[in-house]
Amino acid sequence: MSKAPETDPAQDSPDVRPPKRRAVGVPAVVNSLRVVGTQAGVKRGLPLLRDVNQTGGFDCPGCAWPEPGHRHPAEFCENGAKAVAEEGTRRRVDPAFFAEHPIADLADKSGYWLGQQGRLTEPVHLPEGATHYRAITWDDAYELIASELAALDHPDQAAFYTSGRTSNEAAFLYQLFARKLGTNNLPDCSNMCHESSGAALAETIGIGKGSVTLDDLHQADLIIVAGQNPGTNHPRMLTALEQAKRAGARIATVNPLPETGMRRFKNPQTARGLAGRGTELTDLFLQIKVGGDLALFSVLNRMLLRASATDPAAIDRDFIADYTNGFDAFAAHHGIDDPDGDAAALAEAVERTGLAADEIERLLAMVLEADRIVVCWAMGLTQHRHAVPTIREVVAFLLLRGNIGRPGAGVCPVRGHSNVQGDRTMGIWERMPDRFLDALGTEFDFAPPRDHGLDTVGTIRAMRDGRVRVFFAMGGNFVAATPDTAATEAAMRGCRLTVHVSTKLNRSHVVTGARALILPALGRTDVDAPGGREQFVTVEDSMGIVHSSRGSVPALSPEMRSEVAIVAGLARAVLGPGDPVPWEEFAGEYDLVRDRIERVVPGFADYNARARVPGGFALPHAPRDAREFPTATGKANFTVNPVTSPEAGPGRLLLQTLRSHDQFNTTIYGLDDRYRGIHDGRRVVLVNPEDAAELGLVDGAYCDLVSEWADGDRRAPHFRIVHYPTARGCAAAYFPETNVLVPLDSVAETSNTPTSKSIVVRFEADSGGPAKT
Ligand SMILES: Nc1nc2c(c(=O)[nH]1)N[C@H]1C(S)=C(S)[C@@H](COP(=O)(O)OP(=O)(O)OC[C@H]3O[C@@H](n4cnc5c(=O)[nH]c(N)nc54)[C@H](O)[C@@H]3O)O[C@H]1N2
Ligand SMILES: Nc1nc2c(c(=O)[nH]1)N[C@H]1C(S)=C(S)[C@@H](COP(=O)(O)OP(=O)(O)OC[C@H]3O[C@@H](n4cnc5c(=O)[nH]c(N)nc54)[C@H](O)[C@@H]3O)O[C@H]1N2
Ligand SMILES: [Mo]
Repeated sequence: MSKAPETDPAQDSPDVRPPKRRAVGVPAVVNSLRVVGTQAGVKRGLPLLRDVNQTGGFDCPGCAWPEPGHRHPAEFCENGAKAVAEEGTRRRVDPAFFAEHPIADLADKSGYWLGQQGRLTEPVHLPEGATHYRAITWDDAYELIASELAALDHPDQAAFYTSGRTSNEAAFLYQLFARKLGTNNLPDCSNMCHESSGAALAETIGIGKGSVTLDDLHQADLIIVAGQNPGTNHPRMLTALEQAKRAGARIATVNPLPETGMRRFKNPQTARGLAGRGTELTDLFLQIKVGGDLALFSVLNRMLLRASATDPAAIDRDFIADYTNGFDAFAAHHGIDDPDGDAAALAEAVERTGLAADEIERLLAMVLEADRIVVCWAMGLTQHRHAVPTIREVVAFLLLRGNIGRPGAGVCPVRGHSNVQGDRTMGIWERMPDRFLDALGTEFDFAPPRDHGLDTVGTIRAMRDGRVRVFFAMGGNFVAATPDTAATEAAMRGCRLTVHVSTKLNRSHVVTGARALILPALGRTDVDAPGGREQFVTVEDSMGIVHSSRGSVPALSPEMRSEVAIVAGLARAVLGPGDPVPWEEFAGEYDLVRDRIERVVPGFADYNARARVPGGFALPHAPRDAREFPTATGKANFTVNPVTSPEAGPGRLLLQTLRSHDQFNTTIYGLDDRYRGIHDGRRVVLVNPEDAAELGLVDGAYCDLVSEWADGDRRAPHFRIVHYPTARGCAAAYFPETNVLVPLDSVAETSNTPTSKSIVVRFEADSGGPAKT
């Protein structure tokens, strides 16, 4: 069991009030200004708030939601302000800090405490057997990494992780460096996030990205938001939903929790929003059981097919004939000619979703009335064992009525990290296709490795088994974000060397290999001017728009380097003076990197010019732009997905692990989850009062959560029970605290994503605060 809890049990005494009925409004604005003021002060805070998400400013380091063409002077949200404040802080973690705090002490601190200490300002090194990190020069740090890499039997004994904030330019150089070294071991946060979306979309429509723009959302007749909590995680999406509603759209929300953001939205950018009652967003709320979405979309598809027997307009036969493949098998699977099976199919769906039959029928009626449909989703769909079939079935649902590749319709997987999609476009993937590797090899005159590399779960297993000896992270917080905390921490400790390029202190810096390095990086908000020449970077949002980002505030220390410069320096030290790639030139002038990207990655023609156009440019997307589907069959593919859903068994609940309103993944901003009414604590488990009554779980009492897996039980101690209106049979608790419960081997089929949204748990007597164990 992990000794250090992510939050301090001493501080963690949750106070529970009723959930909020409205999202955003005045409290969000007040909260935004307060956090920025406290962390960054007025002098740094004002430029930060002025420039976030503005043309010529920097891209918010929070989520990947796109910016509208016409920008409001305050184009950010409460949680964007927290992300900006967290990064723009004046507080610093320097070598004096490390001299004061032995690593053993830091390993006992909560993740919240670590993050609050400030920005990392200088490179530090933890020598083998040492008790403290100490200062090291950049050159010595690079040499140390070079010597550990040189000592490996094969480059595949190293892994190069990426979190999703890294810019296009840095990501492109980083993957080039790893591949020149000789490995495709490029695990990333996407492996834990939208990998299931990428896998399902690539197979069915030929490209692993969403097919809609903001305009499409504004023009839709029906928007289904499934498995997503935009009020907290993509607050600016509420503005788009509000605009769609005003234009006549209806919204169906599919979620085990009645999330406040999807109920009533008070837009802080308008007077009406601030003063009035706000806009009712959701027309139909389907409170689905965790993991029930495949059953829901499956029965919906069956009903559409059956309806088409009497009403030919129920499905778009012309689209199906012209653009799709596999329809007959799909229709047969769903019993298009089998009226006798209708009742049984509906009964099965009711059982697996926990919804009433008439709720499903109401959704069907809304679908039949809608000419243009968009489905949005996030982690509620992607982090299940059957996530890939679920998303394939969502695509089939859209294909049935021709809802891909025309205005107001399409797939909208809403991405997480601000540049996670761009990192993939740049080649951060352990399985990049040959056409990318061919182009990369031609451009830089080398032979990239072809064997697939390790993803996140694969990397943990390889570290555990001694097959990976050097772990390098470009951002992120690997040990806290990944599943099975105890197993992952042991794996990390087994490495020869662990290196983190980071902005803020986190748990992964204190659970280390034999030796460790922390390399301080500039973030989005920092001015980046190598050799006195200011540079900008580019990022890609959730809708495939590439645009520039330029920092606003001076870096806290001259020792902080851009990620581009860090990769370039490292590559030179590791690959040697004879390596022909002009790493030094790249580090001084990012236009030169973009010139190379343009020649390797399709869609980036005239990159440097178009990156300078306000608002940036859209990458091509064949299904969206031309109804062309670059799949194996050359058409959009219907797939057959047998219905399944997770089952907890008697005395157990299905636990989903999710985000509070006061966190960005493993970065904890504070201990409140305002909309859900949870204050001053995070170790809470939300259970339906009827389930609680059956299981003897008293509101306000404490319990241990125990997950069950073939290799044994895992325990997360000391959670306050909160009676909460979640779907029956389900429970919810925050990550990263609950990652101890997610078994490493519990992963999604095909995408290998940890099943963070469906963990079978039982409840046991409280064994006390985790710090005491
Ligand atoms: N402020 C803030 N913004 C963020 C982040 C953050 O931590 N903080 N993280 C960023 C990242 S990396 C990501 S990936 C996104 C994540 O954005 P979300 O996916 O919205 O994040 P989660 O908190 O994991 O919420 C999952 C939602 O799915 C629901 N859900 C859970 N299981 C199921 C299910 O089986 N079916 C259905 N239909 N719903 C289900 C939950 O109740 C919850 O509403 O947000 C990004 N933006
Ligand atoms: N149980 C459970 N686990 C989950 C999830 C879940 O829903 N449930 N969600 C998963 C998802 S969707 C994701 S995306 C992953 C996230 O996994 P990660 O991306 O690995 O985690 P983060 O918490 O986003 O990383 C935060 C750290 O990144 C560093 N950082 C921030 N900005 C920068 C920067 O600009 N440059 C550099 N170099 N470093 C920076 C800081 O040091 C900070 O401490 O977690 C996954 N884990
Ligand atoms: Mo994510």
